[in-house]
Amino acid sequence: MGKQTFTMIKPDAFAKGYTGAILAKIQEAGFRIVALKLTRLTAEKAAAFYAVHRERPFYQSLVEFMSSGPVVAAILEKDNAVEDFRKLIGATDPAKAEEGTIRKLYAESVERNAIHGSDSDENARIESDFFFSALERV
Ligand code: DAT
Ligand code: MG
Repeated sequence: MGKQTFTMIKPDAFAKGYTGAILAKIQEAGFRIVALKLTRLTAEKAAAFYAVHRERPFYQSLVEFMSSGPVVAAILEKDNAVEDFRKLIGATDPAKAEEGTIRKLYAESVERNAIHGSDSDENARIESDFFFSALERV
């Protein structure tokens, strides 16, 4: 299992001021931050990031939401990073997420669900490279 995953605090959670609390929870769970930035996605960049979902009915709305405000992107390091981080964030729909998970605590809906986590080692690498150059990583 890979040692890194990629995450993004989404515009809903950033706008509500949850960035500090979410990063603290991530670090308390044993993840080390190896890259971090506050940035924005253009609609074109959001469309590319979520291209795998382009045929889904929610795609256009998702792209608009993800480009509606700042996001906080990070690369995280831990043994079994991808799987352990998916557990920490909880189910896609916060109504179905377990107690104590980041989405249960901070998300408002299945679309505005506070945080992204990569779903495979390969996607973790692709998504990390999408946001960060080599010099932006420690
Ligand atoms: P996850 O983010 O848990 O990996 P996903 O890859 O299936 O979930 O979907 C990507 C994002 O798309 C998800 O975080 C929020 C949005 N989304 C997924 N299913 C949705 C739905 N039924 N309605 C609206 N937005 C949805
Ligand atoms: Mg996904």
